[in-house]
Amino acid sequence: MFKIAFLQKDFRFNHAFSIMSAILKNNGFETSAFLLDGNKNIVSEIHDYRPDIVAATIMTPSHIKMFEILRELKKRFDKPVIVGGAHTTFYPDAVDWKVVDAICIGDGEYAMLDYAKAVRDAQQVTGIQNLWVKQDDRIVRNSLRPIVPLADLPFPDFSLYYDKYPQLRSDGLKRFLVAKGCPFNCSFCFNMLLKEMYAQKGEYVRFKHPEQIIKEVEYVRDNYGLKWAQFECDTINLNRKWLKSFLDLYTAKIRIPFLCNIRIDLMDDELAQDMKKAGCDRVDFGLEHGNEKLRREILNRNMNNEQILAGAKALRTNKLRFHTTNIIGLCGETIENALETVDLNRRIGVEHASFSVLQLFPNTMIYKYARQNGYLSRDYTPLEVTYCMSTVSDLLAKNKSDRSNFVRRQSILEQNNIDQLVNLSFFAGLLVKCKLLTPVIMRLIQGRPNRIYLFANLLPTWIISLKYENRLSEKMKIIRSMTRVLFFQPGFSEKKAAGKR
Ligand code: B12
Ligand code: SF4
Repeated sequence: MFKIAFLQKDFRFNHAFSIMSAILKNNGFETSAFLLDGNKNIVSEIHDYRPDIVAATIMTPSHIKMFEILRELKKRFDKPVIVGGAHTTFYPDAVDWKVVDAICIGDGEYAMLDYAKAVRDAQQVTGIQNLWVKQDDRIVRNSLRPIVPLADLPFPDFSLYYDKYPQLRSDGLKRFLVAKGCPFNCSFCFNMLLKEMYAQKGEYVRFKHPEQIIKEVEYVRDNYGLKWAQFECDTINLNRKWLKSFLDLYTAKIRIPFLCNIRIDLMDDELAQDMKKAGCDRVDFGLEHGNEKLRREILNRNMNNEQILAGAKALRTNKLRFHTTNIIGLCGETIENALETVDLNRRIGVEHASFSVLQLFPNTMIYKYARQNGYLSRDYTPLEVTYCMSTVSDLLAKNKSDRSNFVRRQSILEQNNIDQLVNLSFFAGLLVKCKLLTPVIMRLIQGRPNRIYLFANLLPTWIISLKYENRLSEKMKIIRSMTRVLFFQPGFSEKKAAGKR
């Protein structure tokens, strides 16, 4: 059978590949997923699978590592390589065409099918919509096809991950895609660019039918086990009517605890009550910044502190746990401003607040703002802006180059206090939980990152994971990670976060 190897970085269920796999299998192809995190033999494993096509999904922060793997693969065997995801969609010119034969811009479900069919049947691959294809020395750039409504997509192939990876199967938390697209325009997000790209191409913000999601949940519950359902989309409470009908159905048929992302300014007591009744255990939302002016003017998020406090009160009243995501390192931000974010998180009674350093990805609105207002004295390439905080497995990787993302956690912003702001991002989550630490942390952030920074940064996440993880083996893993960071983490303490500034 004609075989497709799906390659991804993160050790988790990937919605894009689960849908593509279903479409490909329905058309007579065989598929298998290969996950990079924690797998040193990935190149050999893909090679042994003997795929006819390698299809990879890539995000900008991990593109260097992913292209490295693809380069290795190309050296071993010369099969067509197609790459898609946020990186190729937003930075098609930053692709290494020596190792790639085609890239996907935007949605890829049916572009992947057309490509696989064309390769299998030895047909022309150059005219496929959504693909840019290498032909001799030139790149053929095709237009975008219309948006496919989520209701028209097939049932995802859950077996792609849960039959192959026991660790994903035994995890009580399983992920379900409920919607795509977002109507807001936050300055740091790629959503706005995608929306522009898809103008006149169909309904950009689209939800699945509630019945469709219920069927998926039932299938996964009955075949693989389910303790928590994670409903993935940018904002589940965008369309109140849709959410009500989904919650009613979920309450009647499933009622397994679930987690989801919300916009806090669209939350109220009635909705929180309905969500709790349906089994909602926790919601996550972007608080992003505690200073209203910076939140509105720099991040382009139009909500005030009162709305955040009111939304959080509705969550607390209904005993819904909540986590927030926050950003430090904004243009013009002072340490006092950053502490306002810590303070607002404390006031709303968050269970866990995570803090990232603002990454100025080229082409985003915030990048343009920074460039025009003297915060960046030159233009940057996507390759230079890959200093994001990575996953825990990156931070704890034995291999030095795999850890490099974290060691270089920094900002390209040209601003006097940027080092202190970046340093504060390591401690902010802990500070939300323990105000008494403020004087110590204010002194620590004047120094250089060391293993204490890393430990303090991960501690709140570890505590939550230990609290909610039932598997003894996973608990032991967390404890081993804690010990390793505190006592053995190599290659971190001596370095100043290496900079290009
Ligand atoms: C879930 C998610 C994650 C998950 C898992 C990601 C994954 N690969 O599944 C986790 C938590 C790991 C994650 C981490 C991060 N994420 Co994220 N994430 C998302 C999110 C919310 C949804 C992705 C999703 O599942 N969509 C649904 C599926 C069906 O669609 P899709 O992934 O877009 O895929 C479609 C196309 O891209 C294309 N396609 C994708 N892959 C392929 C492959 C082939 C071969 C083909 C042909 C087509 C194709 O076809 C798919 C179907 O139409 C998006 C935002 C969004 N709304 O898209 C951000 C997003 C992708 N993440 C983003 C960022 C910045 C991050 C982090 C840096 C955050 C951080 N500070 O830590 C890290 C980076 C980690 C890394 N590996 O490099 C940015 C990407 C920016 C960029 N230029 O890469 C996005 C776009 C958010 C944003 N709006 O700015 N993320
Ligand atoms: S609400 Fe979330 S997904 Fe929507 S634009 Fe803002 S950051 Fe992006």
